[in-house]
Amino acid sequence: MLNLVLFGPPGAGKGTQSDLIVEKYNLIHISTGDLLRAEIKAQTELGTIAAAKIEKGELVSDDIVIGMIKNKLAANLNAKGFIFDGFPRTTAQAEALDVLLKEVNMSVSCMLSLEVETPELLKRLLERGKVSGRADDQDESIIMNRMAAYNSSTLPVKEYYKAQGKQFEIQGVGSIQEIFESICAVVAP
Ligand code: B4P
Repeated sequence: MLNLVLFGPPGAGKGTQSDLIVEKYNLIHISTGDLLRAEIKAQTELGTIAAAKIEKGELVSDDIVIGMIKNKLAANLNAKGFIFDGFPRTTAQAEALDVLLKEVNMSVSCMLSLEVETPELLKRLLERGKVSGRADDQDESIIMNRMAAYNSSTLPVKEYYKAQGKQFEIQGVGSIQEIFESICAVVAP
């Protein structure tokens, strides 16, 4: 069972690389960003709470995000494995993921950290903002809030997986195919 965590700052290419990884390894893709945007679109109560955070570039609360992951795992118990895209984003989420996986005799196989510098991230996100319709990609101050949330709350997650010997850094600048090949070299050397 292959369970991958795809990690990195906003715009690092998590969603982009997830699509390729899912196709090659036949995994279930769980993107908390996509799940939250689906809730917002469906105008659910959870979506309203999430929208207020995402619009400001802040993280959605751990209990909401962990609850969504729990539901997704329960609904896919026969899967060949999972790719967690943009989750965990806090150490509390990482601890909760370990507990949830252990309950079904699974564990995280490895954590892939896409390394991209801030100016490149800003450029990519503003470019995506022109076509995606995502308000959180269109405003530089919101993007910088997302970077700040990453630095303060999400970066410690790297240390969490490093301590478990599961963290691998991937150069996230280059062609999408080159980056994908670096990921594959770690996943199945
Ligand atoms: P996400 O949806 O996870 O968004 P992201 O970090 O912006 O995207 P990603 O890194 O996947 O970017 P992509 O590949 O598309 O989160 C959105 C918000 O939801 C968060 O800010 C937060 O508020 C909330 N949220 C989500 N999960 C949460 C959690 N666990 N806890 C709390 N809150 C949570 O790449 C970006 C752009 O770069 C694309 O346009 C792509 O085409 C381009 N690109 C990709 N690879 C490239 C390359 N190699 N070269 C050039 N461009 C490239």
